[in-house]
Amino acid sequence: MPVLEDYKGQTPAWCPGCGNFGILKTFKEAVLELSLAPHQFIIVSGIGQSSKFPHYVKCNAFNGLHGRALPVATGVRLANHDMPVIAVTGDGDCYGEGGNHLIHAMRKNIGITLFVHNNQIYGLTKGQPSPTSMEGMVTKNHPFGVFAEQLNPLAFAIALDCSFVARSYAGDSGHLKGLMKEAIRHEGFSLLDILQPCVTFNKINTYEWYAKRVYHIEAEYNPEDRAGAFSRALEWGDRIPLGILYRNQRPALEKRIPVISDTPLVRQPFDSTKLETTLKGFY
Ligand SMILES: Cc1ncc(C[n+]2csc(CCOP(=O)(O)OP(=O)(O)O)c2C)c(N)n1
Ligand code: SF4
Repeated sequence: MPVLEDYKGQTPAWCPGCGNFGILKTFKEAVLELSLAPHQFIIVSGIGQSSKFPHYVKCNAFNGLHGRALPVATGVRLANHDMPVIAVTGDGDCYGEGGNHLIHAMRKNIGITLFVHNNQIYGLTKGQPSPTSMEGMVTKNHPFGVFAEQLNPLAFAIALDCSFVARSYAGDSGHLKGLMKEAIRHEGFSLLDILQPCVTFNKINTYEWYAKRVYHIEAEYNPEDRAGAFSRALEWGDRIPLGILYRNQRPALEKRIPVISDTPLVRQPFDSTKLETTLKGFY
């Protein structure tokens, strides 16, 4: 049985007060409660403050290029779908740089758990706006305010029929832990957007700002109702819903590929003569 200390990685280099600390601590508690020892799951990330996450957890890890966590996670999952594959990214990394990969991962419903640390800013590169920055937000390189419309990641995911769409908040550890566990347990692609205050570069969406607005979705809410989920996803302003907004039971990609559906690729015997015959077909 693992203990919390087993997941201890390097010492984080984040600013004091950063929302990432709450996410990191909660994540370790979640995997402990799921009885996932460090060798039993993998974290894949790209580049950013949030993408340093796998450095700070002792586990299998792959730290790749900016925006490219999902293609790597897809390869890992197709090779071994017995292992939970957790992609950790920032809003810039995933909704901006890697947006195209997100579309296709959700569409194919590959069994990846995606945690987006959504601080509505580019933290690592010192405060440029990201796709989720609010319109009008003034930054050093946008002195007249952000002109682009703010991306709504949850409505976008529901439009693509993503099989698990949820939001939580770094300042609400109990809620976050429950959703992290649900997202990891979900069979298909799961998106958990985590509101994460960046105390250094985002002076608008602060802990105080979120505390006045976030609320838990009622227990009687039906996440299977896609039209209802859309209207909840559009709530952003005075009230911001937290919880599972949308969920469906579409089978995961790896369960639909006959050659791997029963036995993960890593556990299949390797026959080099078959490889030679296959390659000859391309000569
Ligand atoms: C191809 C490429 N473009 C740009 C960069 C520079 N870059 C590094 S991190 C980053 C932004 C990260 O922001 P976000 O994903 O929101 O993560 P945060 O740091 O806020 O957690 C950028 C633009 C890069 N490393 N590679
Ligand atoms: S810059 Fe922002 S996101 Fe990065 S560590 Fe500091 S507070 Fe956190």
